[in-house]
Amino acid sequence: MSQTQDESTTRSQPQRVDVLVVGMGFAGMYILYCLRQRGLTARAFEAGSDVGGTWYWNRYPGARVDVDSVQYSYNFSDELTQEWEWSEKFCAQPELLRYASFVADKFDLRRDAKFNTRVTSAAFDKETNLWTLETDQGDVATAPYCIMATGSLSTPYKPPYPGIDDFAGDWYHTGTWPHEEVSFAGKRVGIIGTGSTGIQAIPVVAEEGNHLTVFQRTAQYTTPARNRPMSPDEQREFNEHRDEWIREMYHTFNAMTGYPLPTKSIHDDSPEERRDFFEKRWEIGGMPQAMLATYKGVNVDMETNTVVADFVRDKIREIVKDPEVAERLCPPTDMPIGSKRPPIDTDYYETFNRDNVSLVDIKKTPIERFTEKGIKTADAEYELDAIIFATGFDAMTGSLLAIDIQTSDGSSLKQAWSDGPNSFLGLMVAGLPNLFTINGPGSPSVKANMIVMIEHHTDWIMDLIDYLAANDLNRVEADEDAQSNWVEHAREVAEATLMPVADSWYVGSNIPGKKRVYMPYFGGFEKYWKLCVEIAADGYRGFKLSRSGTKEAPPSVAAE
Ligand code: N01
Repeated sequence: MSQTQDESTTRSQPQRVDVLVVGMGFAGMYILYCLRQRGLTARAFEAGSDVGGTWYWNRYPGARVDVDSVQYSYNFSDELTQEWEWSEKFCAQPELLRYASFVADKFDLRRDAKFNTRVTSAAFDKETNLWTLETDQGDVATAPYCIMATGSLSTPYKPPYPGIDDFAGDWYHTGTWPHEEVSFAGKRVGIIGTGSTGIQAIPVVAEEGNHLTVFQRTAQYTTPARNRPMSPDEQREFNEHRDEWIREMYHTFNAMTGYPLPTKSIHDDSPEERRDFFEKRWEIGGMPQAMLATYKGVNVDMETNTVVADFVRDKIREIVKDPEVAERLCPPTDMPIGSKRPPIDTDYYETFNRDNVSLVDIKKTPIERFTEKGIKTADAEYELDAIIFATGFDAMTGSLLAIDIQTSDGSSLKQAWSDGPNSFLGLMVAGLPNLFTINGPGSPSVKANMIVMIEHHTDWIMDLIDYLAANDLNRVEADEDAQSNWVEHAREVAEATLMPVADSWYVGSNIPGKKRVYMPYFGGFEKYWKLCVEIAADGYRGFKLSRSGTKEAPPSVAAE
């Protein structure tokens, strides 16, 4: 059974399905596909007006993927793989959104989703064994299982500068970019933020704007993407060997292939040899691994890290003609390269050689307020016609905590995470039965290829739902001890590295008041994947499985 959008029900008559899904980005779409394959009914809700998630919302100038497009593709359907061709090594947002739409059309996925609808609450009744979702459009839907496919970077963060309402010009957040075209031609534009987003947007906006003022709080390390068109031969070659590539991805740290692991230590090479090696990698460019995976130990050893970071700082000084601007663009020496999410760019540092671009260090002279004319810092007022916030997201936890998630015995996500996010494998939170998270905190998620993560998590959850049905069970919950052990393990793994050193969204420090915890699992995808297999083979060790609730039968799983 599946109901169309028009049949969506009202408060008085909740819609009952087997599985509820929140979000119709790349995760939500794959979940719907899998549920349908199993003959399970589903209802998905999505705040946007269509599919695509990240690529639906982030329409800012310059937005593009920074994992090779061929690897940033679904793997579940050979037919889909054969039918789709990417035009560039790192495709731009419009093409990624077309891909999402193509997939939704091909598998008729929109049929089970309601768009323009934000889920506001999720409540679990332990008696009936049902989750009930409510939305801002008055929908009520129930199911024994609920999967949160809400995205890791989907709650935009805009710093609450005073005076924003006084500003007479237009302002935009990159994460909620308008659908209609925005022209900056002839305008004085200001952009706040130099993370992955700012670094992509700045060179493109600079080409268009009359003058662009970049407000930088912390300089970032970025390395050349060397984006280029994809030839049909290249795509064909990849498709023909896709199975081998996928197998390889499962044996890597970040679920990506084609970037060899380092084999040497910095002490194996002379400074000149290191420089030659770095120069070659800089010329080749590509994913951040091109520079980060040059020498062993870059993530754990500050001496090695500094050698790589110093090369990037030297490059900045070589590229940027004004020495003062170059110094401002050099990341601080106590911030290891790779500890903030490493971006890749097209002509980022070169952009600061343009006459129409200026750089303001807002760590030195902080923004005090917005004014009618623009932005007032500690030492100047900048007159602007438009302001872009590239100030990031309340990552990994923001979109989950935005939903009031609770159970009939008084557990709630807010309470469970009051001292930082706890999750078993990033898949389930103790105290919240039958509720799954895709790429939750504690999964490798954002430290790996997100599409592979989405497929992995979804397949694992589907196997678990099958297992429950096959064993006449209907409830699963993460065990508190197993969860605590996992959280502790994830903390130890991260703390043995340089990763938690920098202030970043990985540790939540970009959000005032958020507890500082390194949220992703940094033990690598291969290790994580193998552990998930082992846990399942061991009858879902660390999860409490039961037959519960008096009124509900388990969902029946049709033959695949
Ligand atoms: O956000 P960010 P993002 N006052 O948090 C600054 C993914 N992504 O949207 O460094 C002044 O990284 C902040 O300064 P600081 C990717 O995973 C992927 O750029 O905190 N400034 C920083 O410069 C990425 O990591 C792709 O000192 C403030 C910037 O705003 C993630 O999304 C492309 C401020 C925010 O950087 C987020 O990237 C783009 C304040 N109060 C993004 N608050 C691709 O796949 C924040 N800032 C290609």
